[in-house]
Amino acid sequence: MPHAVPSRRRAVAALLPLLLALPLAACSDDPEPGPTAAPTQGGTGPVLAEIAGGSALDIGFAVAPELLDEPEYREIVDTHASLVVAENVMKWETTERVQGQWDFAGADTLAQYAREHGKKLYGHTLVWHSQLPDWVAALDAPAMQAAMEEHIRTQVEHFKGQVFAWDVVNEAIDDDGTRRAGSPFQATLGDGYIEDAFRTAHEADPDAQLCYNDYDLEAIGPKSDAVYAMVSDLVARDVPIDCVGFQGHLTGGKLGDDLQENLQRFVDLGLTVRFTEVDVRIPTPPNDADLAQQAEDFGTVVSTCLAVEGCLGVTFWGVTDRYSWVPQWFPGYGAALLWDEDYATKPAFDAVVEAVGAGRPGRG
Ligand code: 9MR
Repeated sequence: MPHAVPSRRRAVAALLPLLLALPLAACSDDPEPGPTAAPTQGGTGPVLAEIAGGSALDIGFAVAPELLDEPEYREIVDTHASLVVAENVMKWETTERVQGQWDFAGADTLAQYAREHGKKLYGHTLVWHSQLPDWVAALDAPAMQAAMEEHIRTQVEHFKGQVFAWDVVNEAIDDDGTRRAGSPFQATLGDGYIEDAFRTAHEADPDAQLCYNDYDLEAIGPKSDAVYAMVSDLVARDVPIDCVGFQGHLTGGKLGDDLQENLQRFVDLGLTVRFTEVDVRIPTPPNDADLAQQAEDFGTVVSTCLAVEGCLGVTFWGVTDRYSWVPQWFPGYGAALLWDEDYATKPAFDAVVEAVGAGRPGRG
């Protein structure tokens, strides 16, 4: 049976910014958050969205709308998510495969699901070099700028009042910290396309939070330094940017010890941060040691986010190992999510429950 979403969760979501400024005890009469105090799924286990609510931490899942018809998948999203994001159906190749012809069918299905189930809806993504139809790269500069602005305007206006935050620009920086030369937007429009994209999105929906989103930002190094420099410049010039998404596509056992410091420096710019696409790939078939390492890494991501006041959520890039993108892209690796291929919880799920249950340091 789908799990009804308590109205308290919706209220908590609406009050997120306020709640962050208050001590936990002041905003709830509920028992201490923690695995044992949480409502249960089918009477047997903790519910992530519930135990995260007291910490004003969004628990998100990337969702493929057609999989919501699969009962086990559906039950997990119904039960554990306070936020959903489209894994693919809001990308340019889906929504505007042919210039000026719009297809929001899949995205509208997800938006309706979010509305009817009291989940926040996160928008992914407006401007990205990948999953981009070929016609865009073929345009000259004035036509590409007009097409990009029109794409942003149409999509943001379509979901106005539903999508509370957008990944406006995705993966604009290469691994070495240079601008991604292989992006048609970079190649044809130059650096300025990024601020143009943010300004256009802001005009289309002044209430939406606007984020820059990228992978391999976890450690302080050439790539995260370049993103830090870029967003610092945007902030300094009053470009409407609100947040940075740390995708968090991790390999087990590789997290360094500077994650919190790194998140904090972005928050110190006046931005919020969140983990937007977390998975932890391990060799397949997984052994117990790798599963334990993976659990530790998931726990670290969640507890580090909770340790940073401006870190507002953790989104997992999928529900079950059955459908993860990882094995196709990293042969020999996979098993990267919280539920295995048969929808059994993994040690990583228990680690996330424990980290979420511990709450924000100093607020218990
Ligand atoms: O999970 C997505 C997968 O189904 C797609 O085939 C792939 C195509 O690039 O995109 C995956 O999601 C990506 C996300 O949109 C942006 N960050 C990296 C993600 C994993 O590739």
